[in-house]
Amino acid sequence: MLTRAILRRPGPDFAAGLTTARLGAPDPRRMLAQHAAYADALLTLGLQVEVLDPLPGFPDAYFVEDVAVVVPELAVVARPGALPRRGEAEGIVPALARHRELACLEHPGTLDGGDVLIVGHSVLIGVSARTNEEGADQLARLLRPHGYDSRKVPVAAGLHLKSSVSWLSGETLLVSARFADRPELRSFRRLVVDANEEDACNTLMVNGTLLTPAGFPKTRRQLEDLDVPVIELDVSEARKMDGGLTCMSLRLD
Ligand code: CIR
Repeated sequence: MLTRAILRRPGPDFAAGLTTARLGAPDPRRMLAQHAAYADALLTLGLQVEVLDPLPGFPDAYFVEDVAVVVPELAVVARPGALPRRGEAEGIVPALARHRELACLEHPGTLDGGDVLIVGHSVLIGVSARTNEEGADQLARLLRPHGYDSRKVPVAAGLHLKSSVSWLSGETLLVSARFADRPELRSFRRLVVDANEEDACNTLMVNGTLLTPAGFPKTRRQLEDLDVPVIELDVSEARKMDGGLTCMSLRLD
């Protein structure tokens, strides 16, 4: 059961963040409204929501998921793979230290939380343009004493592992076609999204309800077939910055 979410409000400079999306310039007012609706949805699902202030000089800092990996036993402060984002990690320390023992990833490891998918005690760690082998190994070593088994998954497409793979419920993952046959994921049941709806892969399970990005009707129907409540949220502006639903919060049990 998730009890708390840590978010950070997008700052006035958020449009200067990193992006490869060709979806146009994001709209600041819409961004803030969508971020507030996201916070409200988490609140409605029973979480205490802590919204941190923007971090001056770090336009991507509202994608808080990338700066830490949190399990009930500890929080691992990440070492973001993109240089302009590296300083964000330090900025999350005070908020996390109130709730968890902390461990930190170290040079030469790099890791973005968006590459880490935890299902029970199984940890899938994407090795991507942001997360290197050393970062993945460090995280695995920090989690192992607490009973977590990690597996590395090469991420050859998309920004992060969770851009293409999300946990839905039980042993079921939502995946893009490219990840459907990855040997590291074969022990899971895989629901494959339509090729035209790949951005819907970043769907978020919160206390029995699936939050999914608006605008992907085929995926929505697939999710509804699972017989769990589904809420669509408009994250058009975050998508313009290569982000999505999981990226904008750190969720704590
Ligand atoms: C970046 O390129 O780092 C940000 N503009 C987007 C980060 C999205 N985070 C995530 O998927 N966990």
